[in-house]
Amino acid sequence: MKETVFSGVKPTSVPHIGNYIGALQQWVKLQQDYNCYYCIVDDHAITVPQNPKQLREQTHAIAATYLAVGIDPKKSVLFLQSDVAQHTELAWLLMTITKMGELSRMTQFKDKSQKTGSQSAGVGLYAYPVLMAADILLYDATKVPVGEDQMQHIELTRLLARRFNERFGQTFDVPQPMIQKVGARIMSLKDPKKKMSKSDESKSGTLFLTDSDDDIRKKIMRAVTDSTAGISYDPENKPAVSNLIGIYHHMSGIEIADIEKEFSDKGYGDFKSSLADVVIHHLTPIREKILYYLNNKQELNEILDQGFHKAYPVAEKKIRFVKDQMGLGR
Ligand code: ATP
Ligand code: LTN
Repeated sequence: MKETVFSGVKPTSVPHIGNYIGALQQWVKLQQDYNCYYCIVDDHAITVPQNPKQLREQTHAIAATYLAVGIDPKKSVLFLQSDVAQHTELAWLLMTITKMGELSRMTQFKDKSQKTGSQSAGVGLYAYPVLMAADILLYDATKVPVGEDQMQHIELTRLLARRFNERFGQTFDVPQPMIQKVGARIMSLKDPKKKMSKSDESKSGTLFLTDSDDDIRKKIMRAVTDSTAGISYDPENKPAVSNLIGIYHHMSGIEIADIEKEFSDKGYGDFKSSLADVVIHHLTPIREKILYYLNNKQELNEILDQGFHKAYPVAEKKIRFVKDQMGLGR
């Protein structure tokens, strides 16, 4: 019996190279050995305000990206979260065993509520990690491939699974995160202290998978570097260049030590120009496939339909069991 993997991306914009390296690239490899559920988590996207028309476009963009990077709908279940209402139903059930203090500690909530202040932040944004726990536990997933920023949410999922099992009897498997060593956290090209993010207001620090070759080259050539010269991997002291080396490694498959050797006597200009070549070479076919699917929405929607038909019965069976364990129903 294969173990189950679950992961998701929010349709808050077109995905960027951080999503690709930190998450999607890993997902593709996992399809061989695991039973994989890859979800477009639109219920999560609405925890911050979204324009309805844009949200639907972004949902298609994420679905197109999943397919373009190599997620195979014959091997994996590729589906839309809001199609399967059991996600939000289980989130409610889990909320009844979640403590306010546990959610107040979440750093993503602290970051995202900074703009408005916590008193004005939405309850959905606050409760969001419980919905994420529901996503994972609904399919008995044991492995969750994510970037490092999601570690705290996975810890909460583990805690809730254990707490539920203690109160109501064995119901959930306790999942484990899968985080890779390099690239788990790709930083902004403009500020190596900030993670690259879809919702960053400055678009010049984020390499989107649909950026043109020209944009990619411009953004890389203008990326900030460190105050000391030299191309070496040292995230502590040279965060900007180390971030670029990490991207180079994931785009080319070349080991970090070999990249350092190749550029040991070269300057930032040469290195960045070569990095732009490598990124463009890797991303061009992906961008073309994304655009193909965006121009063939019917094909895209049929694939999401097939995913729904595979995910729904699993989710429905699990939620019945969970409700039964809690004494809900007649
Ligand atoms: P938003 O800016 O809307 O919060 P995001 O860019 O952080 O979005 P998500 O949809 O939250 O992207 O994340 C999708 C996946 O990509 C998650 O597994 C997350 O851990 C990973 N990820 C996001 N940003 C990075 C990054 N900068 N480096 C590595 N992985 C990342
Ligand atoms: N919270 C995640 C996205 C997400 C997810 C999930 C990831 C929602 N549900 C379940 C893994 C498993 C994020 O912000 N990146």
